[in-house]
Parts: sequence; structure tokens; C-alpha cells
Amino acid sequence: MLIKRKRGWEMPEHLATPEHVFLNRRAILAGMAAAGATALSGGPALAAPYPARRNETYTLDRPLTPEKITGNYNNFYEYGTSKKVASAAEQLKTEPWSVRIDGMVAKEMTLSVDDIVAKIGLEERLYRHRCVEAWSMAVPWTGFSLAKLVALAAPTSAAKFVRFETFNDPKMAPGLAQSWYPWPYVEGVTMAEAGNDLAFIATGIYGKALPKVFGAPIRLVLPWKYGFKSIKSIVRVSFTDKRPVGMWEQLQASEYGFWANVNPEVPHPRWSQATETFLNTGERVPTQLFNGYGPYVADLYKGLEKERLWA
Ligand SMILES: Nc1nc2c(c(=O)[nH]1)N[C@H]1C(S)=C(S)[C@@H](COP(=O)(O)O)O[C@H]1N2
Ligand SMILES: [Mo]
Repeated sequence: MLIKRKRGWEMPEHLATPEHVFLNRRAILAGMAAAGATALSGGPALAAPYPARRNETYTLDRPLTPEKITGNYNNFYEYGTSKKVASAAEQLKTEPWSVRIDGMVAKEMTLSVDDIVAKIGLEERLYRHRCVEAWSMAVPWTGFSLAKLVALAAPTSAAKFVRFETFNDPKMAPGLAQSWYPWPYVEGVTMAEAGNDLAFIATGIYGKALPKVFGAPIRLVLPWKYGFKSIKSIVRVSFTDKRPVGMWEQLQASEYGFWANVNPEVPHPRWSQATETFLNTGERVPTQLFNGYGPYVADLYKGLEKERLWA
């Protein structure tokens, strides 16, 4: 091969491919294709959605966590309570998959993930992720801002919240037969949160479509909130004037609330949130307010100080 594209998530963030270099490589590759070059093993892949161009707005203060770590340490309770659910999650059937958009919208609709991607397009972003259990990772998601999906859905002015729901088919996930959980997995955000550019819908990670265990084929990513808000394998997006009750809130409201913004100074009832264990290294590092995303999101919570914003 004449050109080997280095993968950004394999190197520290400061060494990752800057956007202009990436674009130049694409231009070179396109030029070679036009010239009839045959050396390209991935010819048609030039038109494929992965890897997507990186949006450099969001930068990391730590190295990316390799897939061999993040793909073997997951929370996906539909497949059990252990972190080793990757092989069980292979039962998830992602084709066909459709997402129902309903509630307070101009017109309810059902779209395939391919339709959504074709209409909106994809970009890559490097985000930190902080689980409420006090572990953390940093990963390259591919997807688009949730605001673009909201625009596509065209909610009416009566809508105040977006409610997300995961599939609920025990044939695809044995955990769903466990009746002590109030399935399906549900999560929600306010319309203002949904309109913040940081709120992201992921269809990919590590430069390819989401492996099943990460919540294929389409999931939410809210990096300033505890990880349980980032609902996986979404089948339904509803616009509503009632605050959604998430599955964890329904199960244990004293520990898991609606807002769940990361705050090192507000402990979970059973453990401190002051620090987190970085999955890469096992290193214990201080947790940051809003997981370090305060400059982007703190304004969302002005005037809401009486709410239980932190758990
Ligand atoms: N449907 C569904 N979504 C979910 C969960 C889950 O169990 N089911 N776990 C949540 C939690 S607690 C975390 S930390 C993240 C984990 O995402 P990851 O496995 O891709 O790292 O997914 C969140 N989304
Ligand atoms: Mo989590």
C-alpha cells in the first residue's frame, strides 16, 4: 500500500490525525481512484460512512481507551449484570432495525438507521465517558448531534422532553426475561439538553459501525452525565411534555435520578464520586464537574438549582 491511514484511536490524542491531513489523504485517495489506481484494497469504501471525518471541537485530556478494553468491560443489562457481555450481545439482531419517532411531532415516522444516516451524515468525536460506578474511558464515537435528529423529527412546541427506549425482545436478550427489572430500558433528556451540541447519537465507534456490545445499531451518548443516561440500541424516540422516568430511576430513585450530571462533590449514596478508575491503566484520577464539559453545558442548568441535578 502506498498510503497507510493511521487510526487516531491507536495513539495519544495530541498525535491523532488533524482534520486537514485527513481531508488531504481523502483527496489523494479519490484522485488515485479517478486515475484508475488499482492498489486500493478498500476501493468502494471511499463512499462508505466509516470512518467519518473527525469534528475537532471536542478534545481529550487523556489517551483513548483501546477497543480490546472497552469492548470487554460493558454495562448492557439486557445481556446480564457482568461486564463480560460481549459474546452474549452477539444475539442482538440489528438487521432489520427501525426507529419509531412519535409523540409530539408534526408527523410520526419509522426510519431505518441507514435512512437516518443518509439524511443526517456522520462525524467522529472523541469523548470521555464516566460511569456512575466510578470507572471511565475515552473513545472515538461516530454519529451526529442529537439536535439533528430532533430537527428531523420536527417536534411541536408542546414537547418538553425526549424519551428514548431500548428494544424489549427476550428472544434477542435473555436478561429481558428477568421480571425484576422494569424493562424496557428507558432514558430521557429535556429539549434544551437535546439541543446542546454535545448530546450525540452514535452509530459507530473506533471508525466502524457499532459492535453489538456497545449498543448497536444506534445509541445515545451524553458525556457530561453518568453513563447510564447513554441508552443503547434505541428503537423508539418520543417527544413528550412529561418527564420520562428512566429504568434506573424507576428501580431505585434514591440512587439514580433524571438529571445524573457528573459531580465529584456529590457522592452516590453508597460510594464517593470524587475520583474514577481509568479503564486503560487502572489509574485513579480526579473526576471533573460535568465530566469536564462544564463550559459547554453548565448554562443548561441555570435556574434549576433546586432540582437534584447530580445523581
Ligand atoms: N439499553 C441499555 N443501555 C445502557 C445500559 C444498559 O444496561 N442497557 N448501560 C448503561 C451504562 S450504566 C453505561 S456505563 C453505558 C456503557 O456503555 P458501553 O458498554 O458502550 O461502555 O451504557 C449505558 N446504556
Ligand atoms: Mo454506567
